[in-house]
Amino acid sequence: MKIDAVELRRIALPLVAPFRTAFGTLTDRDILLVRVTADDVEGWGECVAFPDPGYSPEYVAGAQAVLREFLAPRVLAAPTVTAAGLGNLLAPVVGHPMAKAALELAVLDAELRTGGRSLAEHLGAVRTTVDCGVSVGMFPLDELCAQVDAYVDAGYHRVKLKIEPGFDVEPVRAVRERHPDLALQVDANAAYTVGAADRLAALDPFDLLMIEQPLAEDDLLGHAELARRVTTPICLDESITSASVAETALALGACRIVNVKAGRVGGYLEAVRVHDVCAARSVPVWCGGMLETGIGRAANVALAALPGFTLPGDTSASDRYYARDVVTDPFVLDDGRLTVPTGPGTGVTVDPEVLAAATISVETLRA
Ligand code: NPQ
Ligand code: MG
Repeated sequence: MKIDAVELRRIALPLVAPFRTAFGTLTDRDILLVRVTADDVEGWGECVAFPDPGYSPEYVAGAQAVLREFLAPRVLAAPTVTAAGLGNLLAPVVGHPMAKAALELAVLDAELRTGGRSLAEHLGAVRTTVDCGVSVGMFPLDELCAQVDAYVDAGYHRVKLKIEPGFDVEPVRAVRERHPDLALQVDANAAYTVGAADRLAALDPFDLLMIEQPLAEDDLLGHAELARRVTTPICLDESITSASVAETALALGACRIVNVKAGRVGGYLEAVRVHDVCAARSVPVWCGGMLETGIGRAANVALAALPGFTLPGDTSASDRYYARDVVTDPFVLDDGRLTVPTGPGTGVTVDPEVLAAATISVETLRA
């Protein structure tokens, strides 16, 4: 496929409710969409970076800059581009996995639309629907409990609470008392040190599915030590930056569960390789979320349909985040599950009117 143009489009979508984490509160999602055109097809990708480099080194304007200056030019200069060959084509640019993943998804989408194949089928999906969880931001306890109640009523099969030092045992106890049988887990987004092992062990009696990313991204040995001092399984998110790192983390005993996010590992093809590393060792994985629109959500749901994704993901319904998604058919929860798209590529169609209304800027790059 010869790529004729790469379009970088910034959109702003209001969130239905503020999402508060240790890194701050998001009220609107500032999103970079990538559209490639080749012959008579187009392909769409979505960059998961947040506006500030507080959660990850990448941020929206930085991702846009590296796409404009370094990634898109390599793709536009190539006589022919395949999604499978993109990793090598972009390897001279070090890092920037979220920017690369967005471009890869656009190329994959275009390629698969040409061939009439779905992304799910291409990645190796074995399910037609996926089991969904929901991630709840940090709120005062009464508000947090009300939100959890509403998500349980809506049918979510698993709830994830965000924790940090000073906000951990109390919210977990409050939610567990109201929902004794709920599949419940927590995500610390690297907010603890291994010195807090006793505090984290105090979560053990609440029968959590896992503690996600308690320690710093680069502290694999700390996670291995912590794993020996708590009984709740440790899951890694931020630490797992590639399939190779996943192998290392598992070899060290740093985690028993892996959160897979395509943006964090440079694309959906590497995400499949993370899945494969884990599946080979019977380590369960689940699909993370970054408050995606229907474009990234569709790809996540396709990924979550692979055999090793045996735990509910942060693949929530579109209406958990957006009143009006940019795709014509938003993802709707059905008995706690989302349907895996079967149409060509990601299988979703961008709504031109919603897109136009949300657009802040567009730049088109050509060879
Ligand atoms: C995670 N995702 O698993 C994240 C990260 C995340 C769905 O919990 C503002 C700043 C909002 C940082 C939302 C979910 C954020 C943020 C989510 C990080 O770690
Ligand atoms: Mg996480």
